[in-house]
Amino acid sequence: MELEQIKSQSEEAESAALAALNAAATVSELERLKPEILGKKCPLRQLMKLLGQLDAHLRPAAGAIINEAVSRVERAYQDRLDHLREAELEKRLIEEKIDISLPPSFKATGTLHPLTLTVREIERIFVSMGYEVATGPEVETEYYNFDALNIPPEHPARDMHDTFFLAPGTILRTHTSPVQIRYMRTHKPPIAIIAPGRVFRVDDIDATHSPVFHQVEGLLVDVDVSFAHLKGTLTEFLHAMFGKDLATRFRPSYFPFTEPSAEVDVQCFACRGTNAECRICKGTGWIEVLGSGMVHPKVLENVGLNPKEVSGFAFGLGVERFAMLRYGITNIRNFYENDLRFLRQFQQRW
Ligand code: FA5
Repeated sequence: MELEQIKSQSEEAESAALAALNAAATVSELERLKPEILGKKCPLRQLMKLLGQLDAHLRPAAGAIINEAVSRVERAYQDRLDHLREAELEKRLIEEKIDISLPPSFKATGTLHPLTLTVREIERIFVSMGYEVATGPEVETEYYNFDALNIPPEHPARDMHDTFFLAPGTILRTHTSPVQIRYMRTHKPPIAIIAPGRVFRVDDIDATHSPVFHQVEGLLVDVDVSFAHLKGTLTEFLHAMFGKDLATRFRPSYFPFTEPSAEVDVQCFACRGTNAECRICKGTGWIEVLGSGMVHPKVLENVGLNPKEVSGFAFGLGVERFAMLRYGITNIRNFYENDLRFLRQFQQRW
């Protein structure tokens, strides 16, 4: 056996191994090849067995030839492995790429109801004037809803509040005025509150009336409160709410729990008094939006206050009427029908 023979067999086995590993197209194919081209029994290493047939002095050189060939195949194997791994990673990154420019799957987010928006605007204006927000129950006693407000059982004013009775003495409140009583019984003057909430009346539904609607009550009690305070506060509020170009007017009225009393009208937003047939104002040119007056001395006495020491004013406004004026809505039914085409016009979310 000659050294030349070993050398050529080694070159042959090496190029066969290199060809095989270069032909492997994937990492797993290459790894499957490994025992065949670099394992203990691979053709290259098998050549070591031939060393015994060489002269002893040629053996180290022959061993070195084979070992160097093995090292080259090992390096080539490692390079190919790195290359294939990188290529596969690249391919995966491209295939699994997330297109963040796609629109997200649709989730419906609600918007605030126009009545909520209106109550919040009313609250914002009064809170800016130093008022606090109070609440009371929707299921009320006849005492708080009527008697304590100076409306005794036989009083004709009870007829104007045709009422839903739940049990003897228990009703759905017909206005937010009982919150005045509840608040004055538990707080000492000075008092400045508004009380928003839902109220109920056996009223026939039409363009401006609903059997369930919302009011915001207002109450201010202190020393030396006069009608001028009432008029100034409500005028300021109405200007903040509607701007100064819709006219307002105070009209003498009657409520058993205020004396003197006034109802406040705002100029009709739809016709501004120019259409005798207008459905909104019924041709009057005005829309009634709230009742008000100086707190009746009897009401103050009913809650243990001395009318000679303190006085106050109160008002109660219809939220639906305010919202109709604010947004130019001509039918109160729109608020309760849950028609998304209507509700989507109010995009505010907070
Ligand atoms: C009252 O309810 C009194 N409690 C208001 C008040 C409070 C006066 C404090 C004095 C002092 P009235 O019944 O007028 O008053 O109702 C007040 C407002 O609620 C009306 O101006 C109107 O805007 C609204 N309103 C009344 N009935 C309905 C209804 N069926 N649907 C929608 N809004 C209504």
